[in-house]
Amino acid sequence: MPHTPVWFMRQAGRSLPEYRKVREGTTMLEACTRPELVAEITLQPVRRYGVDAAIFFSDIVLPLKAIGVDLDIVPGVGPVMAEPVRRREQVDAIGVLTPDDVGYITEAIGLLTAELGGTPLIGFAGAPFTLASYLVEGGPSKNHEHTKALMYSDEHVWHALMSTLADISAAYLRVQVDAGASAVQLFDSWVGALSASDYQRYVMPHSQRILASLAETGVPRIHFGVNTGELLPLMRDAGADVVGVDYRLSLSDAATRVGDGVALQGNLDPAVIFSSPDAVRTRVDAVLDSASGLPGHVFNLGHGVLPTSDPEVLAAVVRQVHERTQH
Ligand code: 1CP
Repeated sequence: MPHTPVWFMRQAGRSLPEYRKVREGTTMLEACTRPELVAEITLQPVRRYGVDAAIFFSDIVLPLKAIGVDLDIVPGVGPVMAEPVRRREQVDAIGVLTPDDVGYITEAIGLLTAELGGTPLIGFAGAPFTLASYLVEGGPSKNHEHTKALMYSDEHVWHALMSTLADISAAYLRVQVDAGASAVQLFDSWVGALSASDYQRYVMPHSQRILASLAETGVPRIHFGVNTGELLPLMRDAGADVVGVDYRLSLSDAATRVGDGVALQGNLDPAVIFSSPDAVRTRVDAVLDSASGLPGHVFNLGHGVLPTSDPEVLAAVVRQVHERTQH
């Protein structure tokens, strides 16, 4: 690539007027099952920003819905379960995911790879801890108290749940790669709520199994979470080719923590997009300065695009990254 590649987590979605327009009258979950709509929404930010990758439009709870978990995505809230999952029988009732459960995903990726030309398509899945948090809490959570209570109180049920979720995420990522996705990102958005030792004991083996299952495909594997400064070396050891870094740690400090042999992705604070043009430029430069000398850098935000972000500012960030890193 002639410059540092750049894409944005949540680059599709509410910040784009063209997204709001095509989503009118369609629920989020319905939208995710319509291949033409998924393809259109995935392509919108690529057209608008000239980003160097598309991220498949879907949600981390989609594969759970696809295998019959009773849940909804509530506008302005996020994923909400009909019933929180906290007991052994409930865990045992969660099935496995087969490619037939998500035929519309294969179809949407087929449409996309035809339209994207050379632009890579990133597939994604939720990592077991983050999915477990939605299942056990019953919806979005700040403190993950029920999730941790299950983890600490009943390690057998916990590992059974994590193992079930790992199988689902691994199968879901494999469907995406088989359909043509050229990279994958495992989103463990909320795992930063754990200490390193808890991560190692209760989470890491499961995420590791997902990432290892994809090794033979040869696609780059990105492993991302928020508030993971203390977990980055373990997240690398779990099998990532690229470690995503949130905005709480500079990329150079993150590189010291993860060591050689792995690329970093990140890490502009999504709130910077609301600053003056000069402040945005300075902050983008600071991320690029911090990344100079790394074995690999994918420019991104430190977490998803905030819904009220101005698309013009994101477009300017893409131009700046491309211009400054051209070689
Ligand atoms: O750029 C894109 O195409 C975005 C596609 C995308 C992705 C990668 C969506 C669409 N969701 C996700 C992943 C996702 N979903 C994550 C991991 C990424 C992250 O950390 O931001 C998480 C934690 C979720 C769960 C979720 N789904 C939330 C967060 C709730 C919470 O706990 O704070 C929300 C609001 C949703 C719904 C959702 N997903 C996507 C969209 C566009 C929406 C809003 C839909 C609507 O309300 O109509």
